[in-house]
Amino acid sequence: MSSALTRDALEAFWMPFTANRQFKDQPRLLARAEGMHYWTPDGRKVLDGCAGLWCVNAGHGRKEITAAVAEQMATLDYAPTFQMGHPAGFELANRLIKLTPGDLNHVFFTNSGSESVDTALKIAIAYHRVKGDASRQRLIGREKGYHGVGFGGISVGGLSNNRKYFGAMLPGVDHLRHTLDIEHNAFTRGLPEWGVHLADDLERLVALHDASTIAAVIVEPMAGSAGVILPPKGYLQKLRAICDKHGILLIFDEVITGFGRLGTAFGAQYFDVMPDIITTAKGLTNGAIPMGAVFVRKQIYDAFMKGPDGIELFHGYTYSAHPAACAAGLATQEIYEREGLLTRGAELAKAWEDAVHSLRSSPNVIDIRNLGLVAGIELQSRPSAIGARGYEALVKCFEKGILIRTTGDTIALSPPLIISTAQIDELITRIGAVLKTIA
Ligand code: PXG
Repeated sequence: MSSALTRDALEAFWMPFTANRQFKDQPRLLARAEGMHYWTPDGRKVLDGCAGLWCVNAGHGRKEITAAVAEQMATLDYAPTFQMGHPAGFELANRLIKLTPGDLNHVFFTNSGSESVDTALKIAIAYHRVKGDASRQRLIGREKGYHGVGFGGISVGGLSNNRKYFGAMLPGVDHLRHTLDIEHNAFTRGLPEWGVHLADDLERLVALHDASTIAAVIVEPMAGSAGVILPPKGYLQKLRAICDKHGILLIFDEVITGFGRLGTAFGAQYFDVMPDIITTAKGLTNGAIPMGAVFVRKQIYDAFMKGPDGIELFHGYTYSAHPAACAAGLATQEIYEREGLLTRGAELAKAWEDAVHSLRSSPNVIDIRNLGLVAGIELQSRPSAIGARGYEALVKCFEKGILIRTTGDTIALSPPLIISTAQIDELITRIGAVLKTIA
């Protein structure tokens, strides 16, 4: 890749979730990657503190994935999964359900987290309908939730910037209160003790709308995009209990927490809470080929299969179970298993926690949150310039050879699960040095 991309050459690509004009003035280009690092076009090495975008869990440039995809493309480049099938789709589905808890043993393939979310919401509403309970159409999300950018996902999502430009969205959606409370929980290591009562908000919404109108509740077990927001101890258990009491499906959006991020295969296992549906993407294929998957419990799948003959679910994508994605998924899962990566986050969690909390006395740090191999470092926002300090941190870290993710003024860290303890120290030390330079 040329290191001399001209200003003109940068114009045509309307970049997502990016201050395009700012970026095009000061482009940050990544040209190559291997292991824990990226390299810029001019050869600068950059330590990856966020697994790309929470997805490259096995590290970059895994040759097994490349080889599997190449072989699959040479053998079967594309096959429809409408009325047809191909072996890799079934193989991957069978492999994945060995990782899921309980009877979450049917898989619907998508191409992204956003599609997984919209798929899950549609399944939830249709499930009640096929059971003769068609009045259950409402969906409950949560403030500060991120569920991708489809109309379903932004409707149940709770980030106002992602919603406000896009009209009325889905009708019949309501939101739980979020669980971020710096006043009570600042600098908690792991799950906060305070705030389990926030789950009672679901009872409030049930009282308002009546359970007979509610299809499902969707939450991220640990909210990533909004800046690493953790559930208080017992919160998810309580949500589960309230859902059970009222016949409401519980969907865990595990696009980030799936595939080892918390030191277990899924967040459901970390929290020991059994959802009815799990949405995934990202780490499923190590980010190498786009793919998502929705896992549903047996009773949900069975409810659809018991209907009259014909198509059970009028939903699917041209690229559902694309052969190249299945090959990448199978090779990725093989690596995770062989290298024990789905539980490596648990082994590293203590060292990670100690390292990130060492930034507590760095300038402008007002909270640090951590779980598994995730951390959020919240900086005080500048008066009337929310996000400016965070953006400066991102730019300066990149200049110092560190890739971090920022959302507003929160630094979010989620390195590949192959990170060494020496690299954890390097990452955190360099972030600490950068924070000292930011007024
Ligand atoms: N659900 C969750 C929980 C996510 O984190 C999506 C759905 C949507 O996935 P797709 O594949 O459609 O993007 C996500 C995506 C960030 C960041 O910086 C997070 C995501 C995407 C981009 C940036 O936190 N998460």
